[in-house]
Amino acid sequence: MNSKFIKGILTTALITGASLGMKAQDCDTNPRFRNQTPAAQLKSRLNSLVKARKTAFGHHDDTAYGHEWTGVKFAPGTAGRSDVKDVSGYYPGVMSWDLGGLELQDTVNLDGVPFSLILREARAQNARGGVNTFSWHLRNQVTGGDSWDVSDKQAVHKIRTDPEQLARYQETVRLVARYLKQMTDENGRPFGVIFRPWHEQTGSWFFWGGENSSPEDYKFLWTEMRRIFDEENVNNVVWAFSPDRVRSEEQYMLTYPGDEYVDILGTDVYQFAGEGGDATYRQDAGRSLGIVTSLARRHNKIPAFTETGLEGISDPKWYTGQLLPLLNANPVAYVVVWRNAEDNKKHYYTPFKGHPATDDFKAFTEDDLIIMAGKPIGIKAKAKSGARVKKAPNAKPVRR
Ligand code: BMA
Repeated sequence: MNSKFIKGILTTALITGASLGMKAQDCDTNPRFRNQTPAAQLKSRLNSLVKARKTAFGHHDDTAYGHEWTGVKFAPGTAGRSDVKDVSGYYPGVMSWDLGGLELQDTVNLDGVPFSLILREARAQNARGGVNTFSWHLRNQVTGGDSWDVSDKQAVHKIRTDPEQLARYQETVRLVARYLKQMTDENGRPFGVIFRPWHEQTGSWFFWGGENSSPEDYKFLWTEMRRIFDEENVNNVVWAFSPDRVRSEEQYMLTYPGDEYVDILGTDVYQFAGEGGDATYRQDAGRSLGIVTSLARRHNKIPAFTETGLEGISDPKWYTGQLLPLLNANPVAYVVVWRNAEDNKKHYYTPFKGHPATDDFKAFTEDDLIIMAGKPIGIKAKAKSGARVKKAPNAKPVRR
C-alpha cells in the first residue's frame, strides 16, 4: 500500500476528488484556500467532511491523561499516549480541550491540565492533520464559585449591566482570545481551532444556562465576546453553538446569537443510566441531531455532535450499537466523547486496554464513516493486519 498516499485525516481528497478535509498545512499550497483565513480554511475542511458523509471522532483531553495513566503530572513515558490510540491504533480526528482556569491566569485548567501542555498537544494534533476544539468551564466571576455555581440567578445579567462586572468579563475574554491566537504551527502560522463557549445553555446546571439567564443576557455573552475577539484580530477561531438536548427548533434557537456569530451548530446529548437507557438516548439524541442537521442546512452552518457518551461504557456494544447508527442517520462533521479521568475511575467515555468494549470501539473506528487521525479515508481500514488496502474510486495522490 502507498502509505504516504493515504496518510493523515483530512488529507487531500480521496473521495470524488473533493478536498476532503485536507491538512491545515496543505491549505497553504492549494490556490483555492491559500488566501483564506485559518478559520475559513478549517470551515472548508469541516464542510467537506459533511459533504463526503464522514464524521471525525473526537475525545476530550485525549493525550493529557487516561484512565490508567497520569500524563498531566508529566509521568515519564506518557508523552503522546492516548487511550484511544492504545485501543484503536489511531489518535482521534478531533481533540477537545478545556480553558477553564485561564480566566484566573492559572497555569493549569480546572482538571489540572497545564495550558502549556494543551498548546503543545494541540500543535501536535494539527501537525498530524487533526482538529482541535475548546470548551470553557470558566469560574462564575460574580459569585466566585465555579461554572456550576447557580446561586446568583442574576450573574449573567450583572455581567451585562454592571460596568465593573462587564470590565472584568472583557478582560477575561481577552485572555482567551490571546491564548487561542497562540495556536500556531511550527512556522508560526495560526491554525484554525473550534471554540465552543457557553455550552449546554438549555439546561440550568451552568450559571449561564436555562433559568439562570434570559436569552438576551445569554446572547450578550456571545456578541461581546466576539467583539473582543475581533478587536484582538483573532482570525483562527471557528465558533460552535451547542445547546443540550432540545425538543424543538424554537427551543434550539431561543438563545441563538445570530448567523454572523456562529459557524457550527452542535448539540450535547449523553446517555444516562436509569433514564430509560438506550431508547431514551436514541430518541433524544436522534431528535436533537435531526434539529441540528436540518437547521445547519438552512443556515449554511456545519452540523456537529459536540458532546456525547455513556459514562463507564456499561454497554460493551455502545459504540457500534448506539452511537454509529445515530451518526449514520444524521451527517455531522464530528462527534466528541468526554474524558477518561485518571482521578475518578468511573468517569470515562472511551475504552482503555482490557476494557470489555475495546473490540467494539475498534470496529467503530474502522467503520467507513469514521475519520481518525492518520486513518485511510474512504477505505475500509484493514492495514493493521497487513491486508491490502484498496484505493478509493477517483483517488488522487497527495503531493507533499
Ligand atoms: C465535566 C466533568 C468534570 C470536568 C469538566 C471539564 O463534564 O468531566 O469533571 O471538570 O467536564 O472538563
